[in-house]
Amino acid sequence: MPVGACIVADAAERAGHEVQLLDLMFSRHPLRDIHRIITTMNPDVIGLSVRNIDNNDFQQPQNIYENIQPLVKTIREATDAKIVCGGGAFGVMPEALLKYSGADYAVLGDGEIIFPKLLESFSNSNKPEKTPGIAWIDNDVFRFNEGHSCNELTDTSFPNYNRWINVRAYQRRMCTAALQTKRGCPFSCVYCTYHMAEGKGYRLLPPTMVVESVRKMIQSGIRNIEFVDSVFNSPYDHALTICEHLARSQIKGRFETFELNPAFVDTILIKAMEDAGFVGIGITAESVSTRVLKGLGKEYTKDEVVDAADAVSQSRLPCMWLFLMGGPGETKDTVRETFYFIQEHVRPSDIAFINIGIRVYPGTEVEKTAREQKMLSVSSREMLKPVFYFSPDIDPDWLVTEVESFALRHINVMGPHSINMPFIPALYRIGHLLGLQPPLWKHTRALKRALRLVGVRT
Ligand code: B12
Repeated sequence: MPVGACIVADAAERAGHEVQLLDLMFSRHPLRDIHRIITTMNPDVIGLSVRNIDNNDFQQPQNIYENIQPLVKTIREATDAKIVCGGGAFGVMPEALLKYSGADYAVLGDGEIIFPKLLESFSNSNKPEKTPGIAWIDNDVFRFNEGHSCNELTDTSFPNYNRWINVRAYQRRMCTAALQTKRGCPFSCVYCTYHMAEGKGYRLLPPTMVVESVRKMIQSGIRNIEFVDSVFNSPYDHALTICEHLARSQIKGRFETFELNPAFVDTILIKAMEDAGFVGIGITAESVSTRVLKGLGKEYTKDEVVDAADAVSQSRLPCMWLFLMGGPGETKDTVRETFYFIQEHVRPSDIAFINIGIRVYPGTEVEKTAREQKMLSVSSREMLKPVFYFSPDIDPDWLVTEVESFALRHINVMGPHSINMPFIPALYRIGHLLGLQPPLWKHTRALKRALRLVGVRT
């Protein structure tokens, strides 16, 4: 569910504006729908929420950003309204996307604070460029007003989903609704852009407020909630307290998060998560090789990943392990070391998902490494079209073959090709009709067996 767009729509309405949200997720004719809403509403400002630049998939890349140009063209043909963009994609590559899209402004950071201020500047004919947090292109030069700094999160981090989108349509596809318990990420993983979007310092939502948001979501008919913090279990005490509050509140939610750092996973937290109502977790270990972990800028060791696996094994919580292969330091031996960990430490009932190749974003450490190693020659502006980093000590084709054959040999392992299968959306709908509850991935083994029976190699 488009959490960012809903939060921003809420904020604009609270600030006194008349707001409509057109959710294109299920639209069959997006351009026609855009044209229709512009002619009926005649808006002064149009916001575009763009979440993904691409799908981060080395083997089957999709340039999702290419969808923006036809949208902007359709808008420009129908109206003179200002076009303001925001969302995860713009947080990562604002300059390239502003130039590519031809939009007027981009909001970088907390949209619920910055966007209403920008609207106010439009209303009062003030210079929009004076609004902190706004980026724009001036004579082909990227400009950014850096002044926005926000120290705290408020309960506005919980959007009124039912006000803006067709929640039932998402639920029919077994979607969870997103909720943040904090913003900011202090870690320094070499490939990551999270701190560009959210800042490095933590901004924590008080646990009582998290529980209140959850309660309101459940009252509005949303039970499957996913915590979408950059890392849910850091700071550890914050996560633990939230779980304890949720357990004490007797709220009957079904919670998930994919953003667990193995360094802060122990039996106490896992037990607290079970008691709180978690029904699925994801641990982003990325690797277990000390050499690769160091290359990725991780601050934990192989032993800590093994300890996390032991803690998970003592619970009944379904767990998906996420790995990223091909990064700095990766060799054939380190790949085998991670395979060995999966065989020995990931419970057969749990899932391991292995991604291949590191999507390089401008401004990251891995961009520097790739340039130093002469693997990257395009300018940072040309990196909308995905470029991937591979350790010079590994052959990408070898890695792809190894991961695919490992996934074929292990029923609980998925490679990147698994999530791109064209019938996956249909599986979600069938799952819903059968009365299954998210997460669907916990049924991966059964699904893989069924697919193999009908001849799909997976
Ligand atoms: C949690 C998360 C996930 C979860 C999502 C779970 C869920 N139920 O939603 C999981 C793990 C499943 C996931 C999957 C993927 N993700 Co992800 N994910 C994130 C993460 C950490 C947080 C996203 C989030 O919900 N934030 C909370 C909301 C409130 O923030 P927001 O959407 O950014 O909105 C704010 C602002 O952007 C702004 N805003 C938003 N819209 C608008 C509109 C206007 C008009 C304005 C003015 C402002 C504005 O205001 C909002 C409120 O402050 C971000 C990184 C990050 N820290 O942002 C990556 C991120 C969004 N993901 C990314 C990617 C690539 C993916 C995948 C493609 C990865 C993959 N290989 O499968 C998939 C795609 C999934 C999909 N269907 O879209 C990229 C997107 C950029 C890119 N490279 O394309 C990001 C930025 C991470 C990165 N690589 O840098 N992801």
